Amino acid sequence: MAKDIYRVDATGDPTSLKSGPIVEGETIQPIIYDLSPSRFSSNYNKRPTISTKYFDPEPSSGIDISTIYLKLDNIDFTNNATITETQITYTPSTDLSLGKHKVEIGVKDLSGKIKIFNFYFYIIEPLTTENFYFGVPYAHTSYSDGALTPVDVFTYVRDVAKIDFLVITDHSNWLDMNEWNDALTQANNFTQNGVFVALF
Ligand SMILES: [Ca+2]
Repeated sequence: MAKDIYRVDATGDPTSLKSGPIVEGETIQPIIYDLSPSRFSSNYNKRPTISTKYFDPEPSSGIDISTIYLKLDNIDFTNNATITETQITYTPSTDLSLGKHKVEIGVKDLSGKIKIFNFYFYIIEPLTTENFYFGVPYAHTSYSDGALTPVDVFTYVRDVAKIDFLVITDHSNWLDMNEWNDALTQANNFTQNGVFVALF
């Protein structure tokens, strides 16, 4: 059973200890969660609030908040962040560029176990023109438990049904490599910019 022991310095002097018990057998890193912006999300706001929460799961020595850091695109912004016992928050003071951005968060617990976590988000421009498109996001062919081959299906929906897109979603474990490669090839061949999108 775990019992509390207390941190002392190399001389054994307990007066220099950091607050908080070290739990015997403490082997679990802190958990970083509740990411903002969401992983791989696309964001119009060029100064999005970046934040995560964290805690040290049981058996817990507690979070050492003096160790928390936040990097955005490999630059350390910890000094510009707001840090609490449970959360770090940072809002960029200048616009971020369009494209992909990387966040790195690191935090140790009081027993020294470190958790480093990376995630990505994107900044995108809002669409200036929007359209309605019609299509089918789910269809099976004879390559699994549906009817007709991918060529037949793509041809029909493009030329007869005249929809804008079709996604073939056959059960992948039913396909052999020839069928898999053929369906991918047909999807590429049938996709025509501005006319029809074929996905597999
Ligand atoms: Ca821990």
